[in-house]
Amino acid sequence: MAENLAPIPELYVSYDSAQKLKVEAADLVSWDLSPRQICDLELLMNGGFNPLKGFLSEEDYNGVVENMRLADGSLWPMPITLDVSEDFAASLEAGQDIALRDQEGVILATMTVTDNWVPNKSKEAEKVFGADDDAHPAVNYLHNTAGKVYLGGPVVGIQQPVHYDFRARRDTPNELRAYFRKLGWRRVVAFQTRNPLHRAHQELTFRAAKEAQANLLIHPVVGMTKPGDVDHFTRVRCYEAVLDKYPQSTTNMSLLPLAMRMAGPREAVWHGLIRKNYGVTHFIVGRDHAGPGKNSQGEDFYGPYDAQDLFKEHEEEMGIEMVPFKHMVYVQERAQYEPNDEIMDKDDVTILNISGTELRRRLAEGLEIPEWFSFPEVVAELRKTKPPRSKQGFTVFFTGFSGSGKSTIANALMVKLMEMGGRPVTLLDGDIVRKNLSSELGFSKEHRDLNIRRIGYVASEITKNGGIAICAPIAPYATTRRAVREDVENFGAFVEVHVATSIEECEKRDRKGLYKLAREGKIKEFTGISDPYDVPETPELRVETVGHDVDNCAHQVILKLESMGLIAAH
Ligand code: PPS
Repeated sequence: MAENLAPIPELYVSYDSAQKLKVEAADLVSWDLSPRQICDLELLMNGGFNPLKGFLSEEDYNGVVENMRLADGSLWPMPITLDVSEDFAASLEAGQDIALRDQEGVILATMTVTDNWVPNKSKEAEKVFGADDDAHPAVNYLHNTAGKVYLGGPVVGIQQPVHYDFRARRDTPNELRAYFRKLGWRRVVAFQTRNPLHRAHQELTFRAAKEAQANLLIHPVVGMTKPGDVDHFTRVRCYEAVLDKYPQSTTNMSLLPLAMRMAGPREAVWHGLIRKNYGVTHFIVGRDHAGPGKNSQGEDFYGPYDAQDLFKEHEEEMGIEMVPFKHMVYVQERAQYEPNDEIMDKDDVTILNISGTELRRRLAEGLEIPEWFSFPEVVAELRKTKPPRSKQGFTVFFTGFSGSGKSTIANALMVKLMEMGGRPVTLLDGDIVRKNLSSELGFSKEHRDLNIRRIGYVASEITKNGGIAICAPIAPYATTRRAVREDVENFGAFVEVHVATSIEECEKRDRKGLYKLAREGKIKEFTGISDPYDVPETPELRVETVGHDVDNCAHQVILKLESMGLIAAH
């Protein structure tokens, strides 16, 4: 099958019309797009999401959720929706044009809002992602980040989102199509990835291209991937190094600004349709393609070959051929990679393999990564971004009632860590933060959340830059603590310490006299008295303060940090 490489439709208007529209759009009501919405919009506008002409209408959405089909019957497995707040949605009239702006306020597109509805998110989660379980990153996003209301309607593209990084490696579908045309690449196999490439990947992609008698396109996702993945800057530097390992002029790499959903089978079909738009004829689908990991019961969300099965079912209609991914392992005696299921003499040879988890462990602990596993240039890049855990930043997040002893233990911990040296330590104590960062806030749920999110933001920046952040607010709400954990874990470890002093004990101590005032009703919304506290269910550490002095409590935290490899054992 060779692809027809004629241009595909884009949603952009001409340069002159764009200039005019931009001026007119300045008067429209605007929506500031989230990072994920910017990714979606870019692929809508450049034809990557062809045949979509805008964010899904309610009718299209229902069809997509229900049976992967738009209202006109075309195959489309993923809801591409513009989620907004209730207030914003309520301010709009049917048929109103709005401006869509990036995070700096630049107008990227306009949209005519034809549809405005409250989706059934639980149903969307069940149907699209297979379970209404927040352990799935896209379900978590759906319930905890996405707005409550969806807007649908056609989009008119004014300009592409601006990217300052790796510009030469970014292509629209039509640019790639033109490139394939120019080079006479009639058969192209694409490899989708969100991870660094090692020798096994290089081997399997090379074989896939040979088998399909096609050229190879490494097509990594640089939009949004799974939380915790290696950042795309590092990955692209790694990919550049691997590109040199392929025979010259057989292989190219282009970056895809997609926001992944980790939806396994549906995602594989979606990836295929997108690649088809990019002019690709063959697509590699591996074991557990775009898998989100384990659900809250500790089981896999999807079967290992569900993605291949669903892809196969729709392959013909999609017009892109699947190349099933073989599990490659290293055979020591023959010093080469071979597909695991093709090795006939398994009992006589030594098969070597390093799992993703094992690789992360070796990087985290600064251990050797053998040359048979990866290329030295790739390992060097990974080591630069992922120094061993004992050199990375991290956050210790104390939570507990007022007067539980959080601040005292946090102070002792800070001093102990400063005595050890090696990394800067910052204490974000509840009172300090309320004085310097959150002086205008009170103690309503909304204000407490804001306060904690600010602490989380600062802690994540400290963690990112290799420092140690010690936070000690009450942080009474589990969902907010979880959000902070997610912010921090993008950059380093998050160690939640529950200072488990009971409310009775805190009230008995009443070091600041606040409990008395709270009982008298003179302080409202007081945590534990007249405001809730969600006890952490699975903190990294729980410390009891009754019967343990401060030094001992701080020492327990130090031991925990050692056992997690965050500080070198002494
Ligand atoms: S929160 O909920 O995490 O935003 O609270 P935090 O920023 O840690 O602030 C808690 C300190 O403020 C004092 N204080 C109150 N605490 C709880 N509820 C109410 N209504 C309240 N009003 C004032 C109290 O001294 C807390 O200090 P700590 O250090 O925790 O004792």
